[in-house]
Amino acid sequence: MNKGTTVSDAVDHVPATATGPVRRSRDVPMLVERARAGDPRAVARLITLVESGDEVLPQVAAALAPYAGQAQVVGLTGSPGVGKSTTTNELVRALRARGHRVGVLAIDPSSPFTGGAILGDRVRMQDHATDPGVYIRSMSSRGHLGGLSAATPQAVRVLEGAGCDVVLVETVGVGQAEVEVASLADTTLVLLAPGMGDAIQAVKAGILEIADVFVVNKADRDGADATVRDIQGMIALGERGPGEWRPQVVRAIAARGEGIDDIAAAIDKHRGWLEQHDELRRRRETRAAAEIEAIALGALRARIGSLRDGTELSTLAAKVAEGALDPYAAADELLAQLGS
Ligand SMILES: Nc1nc2c(ncn2[C@@H]2O[C@H](COP(=O)(O)OP(=O)(O)OP(=O)(O)O)[C@@H](O)[C@H]2O)c(=O)[nH]1
Ligand SMILES: [Mg+2]
Repeated sequence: MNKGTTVSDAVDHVPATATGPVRRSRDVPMLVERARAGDPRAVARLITLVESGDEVLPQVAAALAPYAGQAQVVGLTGSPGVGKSTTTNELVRALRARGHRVGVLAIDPSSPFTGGAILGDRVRMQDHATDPGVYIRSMSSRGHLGGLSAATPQAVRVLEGAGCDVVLVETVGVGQAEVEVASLADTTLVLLAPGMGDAIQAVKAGILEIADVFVVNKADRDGADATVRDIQGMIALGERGPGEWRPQVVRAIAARGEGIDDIAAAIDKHRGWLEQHDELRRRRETRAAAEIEAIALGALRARIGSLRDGTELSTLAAKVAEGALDPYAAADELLAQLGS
């Protein structure tokens, strides 16, 4: 699938004619007003503006700032195919049954080549495609200055503005960047499956540190007990002060909707702990700090890029290459030029 047309655009449930002007609009106040009123096309359009790093992005951010922090953000991460989308789909069902408005962001951190996988996600969450209380959106980081670490919280804010009580963020947990995105959530679920060597992978990828809840999915398969034991063993090894959160381990068979209530209960329990220990505020401040940093670094990178196109960097590079200047002094000069 072409990235220019996102899957959510294709599967929206409002007739195109009803909200035609929204599609290509950059009228931020209008879009925000419509999103506030629950127009899914305005929500989709705002997320597209965020995702593509559109020039009106600062305006979008300013308009959405007041709605920050209104939703509970739950991250789901884990190896490809472990059952994240299936679990997300079932969690949406459970949250809808409680009367919550729900947003889902399926983050595709990798290449432009995973359109098929995104479509797969979308198909597995198809159950909710016609529910006006659910927004489902796939995102990539094309074009965004600060990459996904900046785009994701902004997209979350769009969904908060649209009145979502809960936002579920699905990322494939394969690399550090994805781990960072997952750790932007209030509560992070790490999904594992029996027999995938996942427990060891989790340690390697630094996933163990970010997990608030482990879900051993595909518990219908052999080896689920061993996986639960491995994870519990690893949790037991971790040092924890008094009052610190001890990650929960939950079994599930998402494909049959089994264990979903247990996952929801573990999320609730963690939420209670966050509130009790003022951790919610701390995590959100950490998230905001990462966001500011990503935006600032992205802006710096863009300015360095423009220097590279000019003569400054080439002049410095020539000096360093012939030994007339050391690279640290050259970098200092480059930074000084950025400041001016
Ligand atoms: N046996 C079994 N299969 C499951 C279970 N949950 C999900 N699956 C299947 O596993 C496959 C992958 O599920 P997804 O939910 O797409 O997994 P994912 O982690 O979102 O995959 P990516 O987004 O591609 O990383 C699908 O064929 C599901 O039907 C389960 O509990 N047991
Ligand atoms: Mg998926």
